[in-house]
Amino acid sequence: PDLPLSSVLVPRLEWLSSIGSTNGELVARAAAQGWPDLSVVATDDQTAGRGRLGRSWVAPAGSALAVSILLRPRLPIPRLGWLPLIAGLAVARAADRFVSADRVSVKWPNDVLVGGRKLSGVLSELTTDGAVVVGAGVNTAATAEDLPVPTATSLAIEGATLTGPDPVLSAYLEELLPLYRSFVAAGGDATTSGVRAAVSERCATIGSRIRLELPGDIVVHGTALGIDTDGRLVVQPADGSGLLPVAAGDVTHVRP
Ligand code: BT5
Repeated sequence: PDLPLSSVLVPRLEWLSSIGSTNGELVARAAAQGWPDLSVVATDDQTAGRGRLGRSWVAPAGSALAVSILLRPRLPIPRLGWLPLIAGLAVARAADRFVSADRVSVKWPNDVLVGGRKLSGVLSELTTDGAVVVGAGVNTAATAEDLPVPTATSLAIEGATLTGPDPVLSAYLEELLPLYRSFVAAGGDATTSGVRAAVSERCATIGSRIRLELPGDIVVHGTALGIDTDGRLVVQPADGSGLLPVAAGDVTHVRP
């Protein structure tokens, strides 16, 4: 489709009618063709979407937006942990424009929820030339039958009237770019850039009792206290052991 809103926002934007994975495509092309910071690849027909930890993101053609953005922030590697969190916040803020904002929240590290159900997920990957590709899947026009799991939702299910992918894509980029720029301008300092406060305020995980599943099938129960300078979730385990900074894992919010 025409993407007049989105095209003016970034130096390079490629809309693909169909692709296996926008992340995969951008990882391959960015390194091979030297694409600049803030290049975007997007589609609404992603046939082999990747999730985290080897899982998949599944959405029938036309039901979801898949958007990947190439970032070359020239920051110390540990600080890059903030990039998917920034992307998740940008998706949440974009979703605010389409559904009632008080229903939109973020679950660390990468889920955007509406009314507690998953609207979006984010996956960040490194390229061979040291850039970061941050991909977001957002369920847009999906009906309940389109969605692979009953815990998912879409903008349409939540009552949004959508005219196509361009307004959703441009809303996401409009929210992402200022967050990213202030984070980079602050040298990757999430605190002074205001990114940490903005993400924390939006993150339903912080202050919650959680069940945390770490890679390797390790389960920890505890309370999420906050997010550290590298974007890690800081957890106070319920067994009284020391604070645990968590870089990767799956969180379930537990009702007290
Ligand atoms: C994610 O992984 O949520 C990251 C998804 C990232 C997708 C984007 S699309 C653009 C870019 N290109 C790619 O190839 N990927 C990125 P994770 O936290 O591991 O969650 C995966 C789990 O979410 C699955 O195991 C399902 O349970 C669930 N899921 C899959 N498809 C979904 C959907 N359309 N809506 C909601 N939940 C879904």
